[in-house]
Formats: sequence, C-alpha cells, structure tokens
Amino acid sequence: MVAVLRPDLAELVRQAKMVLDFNWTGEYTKPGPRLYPHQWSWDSGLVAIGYSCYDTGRAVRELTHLFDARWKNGLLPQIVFDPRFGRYFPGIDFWHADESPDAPSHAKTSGIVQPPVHATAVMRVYRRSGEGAQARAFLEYAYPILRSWHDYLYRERDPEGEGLVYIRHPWESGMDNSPMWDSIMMRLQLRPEEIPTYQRADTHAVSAEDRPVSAEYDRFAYLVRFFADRGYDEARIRQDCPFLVQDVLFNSLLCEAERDLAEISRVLGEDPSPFERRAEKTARAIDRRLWDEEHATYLDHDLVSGCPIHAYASSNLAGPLYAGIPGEERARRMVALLETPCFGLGGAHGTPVASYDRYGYGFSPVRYWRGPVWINVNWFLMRGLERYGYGEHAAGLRGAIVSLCRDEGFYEYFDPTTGMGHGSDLFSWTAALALDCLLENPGA
Ligand code: 9WN
Repeated sequence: MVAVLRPDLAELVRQAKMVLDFNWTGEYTKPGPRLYPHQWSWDSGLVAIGYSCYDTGRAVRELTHLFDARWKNGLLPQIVFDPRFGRYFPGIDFWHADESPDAPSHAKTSGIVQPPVHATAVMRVYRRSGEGAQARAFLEYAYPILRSWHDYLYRERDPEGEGLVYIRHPWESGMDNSPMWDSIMMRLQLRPEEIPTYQRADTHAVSAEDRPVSAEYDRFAYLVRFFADRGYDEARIRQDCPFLVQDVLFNSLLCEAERDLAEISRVLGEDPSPFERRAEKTARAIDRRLWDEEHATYLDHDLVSGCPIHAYASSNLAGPLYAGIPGEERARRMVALLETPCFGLGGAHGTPVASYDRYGYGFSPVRYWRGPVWINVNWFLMRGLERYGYGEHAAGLRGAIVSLCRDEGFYEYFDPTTGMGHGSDLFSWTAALALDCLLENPGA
C-alpha cells in the first residue's frame, strides 16, 4: 500500500507501528506491555487485521502461534500463556486447563474462548497480501483449523441447534464487566467459602478505578473454578452453569466469520454452502430472537432465566450492523438511537461512541466496559455503517478514531466525556485498528 498521508497522520502511522513492534515478542503481540503479557485470542485476530495492511509475515506468525495452541475439540483458547511472564491473574495454575483431555500437550492455555474474528482476519490477510502462492498456503493451513473452531462453537455451544451459540463467562464476550452481566452477577450469591483464594495483578499495573470491582473478580474466579471442577466437560458445564448467554456481538462476529470461512473454502475450491447456510441461520436467529422492537436494538439472551438482558450496550448495535443482519428500516432506527446523546454518534463531542448508554443505569465513563470508548467496537460499527450506506457517519467515525489516537495516544479505552485515555497504554488493537483506518484509504 502506498500511503499518501498528511504529515501528522504519517507520523501517527509510524507511532502505531512502533506500539506493535514494542509489544511483538517474536511469536505473538502482547495486547498491552504490562497488563496483558500473554497472547489473547480476539486481540490477535484484530492485531492481524492491522498487520495485514503492511506486514503479511507478521500477521501470519501472529495467527499461527494462536492456532498452534488450539484444543483437540477445536476450541481456540482465550489466552495462550507465555511461561516467561508470570504476573497475570488467573495464571496457568488457576485454570487447570490441562485436566481436560482436549487441551493441547505442547501449550499452556486458559479454558474459555473469545469472540471468533479469526476467519475474518485470515481472509483479510489473504486479500491484502495479493493472493499469491504463500498466502494461499496460509489459507490451506488455516482452513481446517477454522472449520473445527466454528464446528466446536456450533456443536458445543448451540446444543439445541438454534443458530445462536452461548458464552459461559463474561471474559468470553471480551467485554468483561459490562452492565449486561450485572443481573447474572447479582444472582450469583456466593458464600465466603465458595470464593476462591486469589490475588489480582491488574490493579498493580493500572488504576483500580479503571478496572472491574472485586465482587466481579470473585465471580470471574468462581466461574473458572466451576469449569475446572467439571474438567472442562461442556455437557457437564451447561447442566448447571449460572452464566449462559447468547451474546449479540459474539454471534454477529461468528456470522460474519462464517461467511469469510465460506469465502476461504471457495478460494480453495471446496464447497462453501455449509458455511453459508450456517451463517444465514445465525443471521436469521439474531434478527428474530434477539431483536427488541421497543428500544430498536438487539439484546443478549440469558439462557438461565430465559429472559432478554435489558442493558443497552453499543456492541448490540455495532455487531449486527457489521454483520449486515437488520433490514434497512431496523438499521435506520438503530442509527437514530446511536445518534442520540445516549451513544453520541456524530455528535458535538466528536469522540467515537461509548460502550454503554451514557444515561444507562450503571454507566461509568472510566470503568472498563461500563461506558468508556473502545476502538474495536467502534471499528465494527464503522464497518457496519459503511455496509448500510451511512457513508458520512462512517467517515466521521473513522476520523474520530484517528483523532482520538493522535490526541490521546493508543490507550486501551477512553473516557467518552473527556476523551482521556485509560487502562493500558500502548495497547495493541487500538494501534492496529487505527492503522487499518489510516492505511486503507490513505488519500481520504
Ligand atoms: C480478560 C486483552 C483482554 C481483551 C478483553 C479485555 C481484557 C482480560 C482482563 O483484556 O480482558 O480476558 O484481564 O481484563 O476485556 O477484551 O481481550 O486485551
């Protein structure tokens, strides 16, 4: 890609690449230098999308390192641990993942998943690399791995065959302490002896104000122990797991990744139709079962209570738009909701959208997933707005993402009321997606 960028933006590109170089270990990219020293699953997918703009080799190595840690049942783990770095909770010993017969013998991992953006990342790497022989060899390597990853999700996480897969831990959503999980967390009344003994490492690296509170961590840890006690046997886990949620963003990303998997199979001369059918089934299921007519948004579904989760997160708007799920009229109403001060799309603030309704119960401008601006959710939204022809909004959002990074730095998340950066600095997916925004249309 030949970039014709304004000098200030060319400098921003240089800085973003420096962030990724700084976090590159030689095998994978740390999400953040201090807070997140291991390899995370959806971070790697998003980082690979950034690398695909300028360094195919790095993108391929990033994804290969993650794929090599896959479980025998197809599960792609949320974390691949790097034994050189100890300071993270929960570490290898807390997970007991290798008690599962499916865990890999050559890698240490956690025992949960994260949103499935990997087929999308692989396809982007292939397309942007010029589709040569080496890129095709990477597709051939990745194809069976991606197939068994998606098969795992539909087989183990959608036992009723509804087209909607469940997540079983807030960490699986990637949006750990979102107010979307509050009602479930409140229901999870723990006796003192049920709370595992643990020591957090995160609040030593960043301000405790920015992070989940300890009552949330108690429940995160409890759920990990719950899975380990059941040997990571999915049938046993789903029998009485207190957290089973059909999440809108997770399923939307799966739907789009399934279409990308269909595209990969087409390139390789295989039959794309099983993946196309599954993608359309998921799209229809999201649109029929998760739509909330009253509020013009999609809502997560709590499988334990059997009820929708009435919490208004921007991921529930961004995901379905990104995956092209709503019809034009629903999309119009969703964009109108995004334009209200609740989310602030295209508004006077000039910042990207907040992760949670700014007037919603439980909103915080600084505490992690309870309101701050996250660049990945905004990047999905930008793609969705482009898809539905909201070109002005999409361009505005692209500009807002770039300006925020230029003015504040490549932070993990940002206060939607002031723009100030919070959480980890030098955060990899922020840098990677800013690069994607900057390098895709350098003249724009
Ligand atoms: C737990 C690495 C990960 C992201 C998640 C984000 C945060 C971990 C944590 O960091 O979660 O997975 O320790 O807080 O919420 O989306 O993948 O960047």
